[in-house]
Amino acid sequence: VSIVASSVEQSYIMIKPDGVQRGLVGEIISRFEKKGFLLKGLKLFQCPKNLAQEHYKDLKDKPFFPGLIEYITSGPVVCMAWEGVGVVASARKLIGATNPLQAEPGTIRGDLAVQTGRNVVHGSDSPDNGKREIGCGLRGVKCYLNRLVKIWQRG
Ligand code: RTP
Repeated sequence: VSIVASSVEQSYIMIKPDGVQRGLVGEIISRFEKKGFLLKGLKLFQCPKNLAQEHYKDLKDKPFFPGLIEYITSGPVVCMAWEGVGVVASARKLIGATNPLQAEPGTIRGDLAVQTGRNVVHGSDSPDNGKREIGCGLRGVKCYLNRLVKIWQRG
């Protein structure tokens, strides 16, 4: 990953269900904090299937897509917006390669995971996708909560 950013950006970082279940939330947040990025938003969220499909829509023709949707919706995720100069590419470096066995030691996946299908964290791959995913993720969270509140109000 080459880092040629000079402007403030936002990246959507999501701790996947395995990261939450394994108790890695603090560890992962800590790495972004120590690097010096700014946490702008955070929600614990059970992702509905349609939002997971929207988030990963670029991968919808891949053979692993159904398994990916099942995994991402299998338990709560932590949705976060992180801000800083060059945060998108830098976060990808901190996270490491998609296949954790190929991720360098010192990266999140290199230190904490072994399987591509259980790679504990997601990070936006471009500033535009950062915007799109934060819009989709956080707006999705809001819509979802509004829906729940309505259901509770109806009793
Ligand atoms: P992410 O979007 O989660 O940050 O991952 P990425 O850019 O490093 O990788 P991408 O190619 O966008 O794939 C998204 C997620 O799909 C799952 N995957 N499974 N079984 C497989 O061969 C396979 N390939 C990808 C992973 O959870 C990956 O992070």
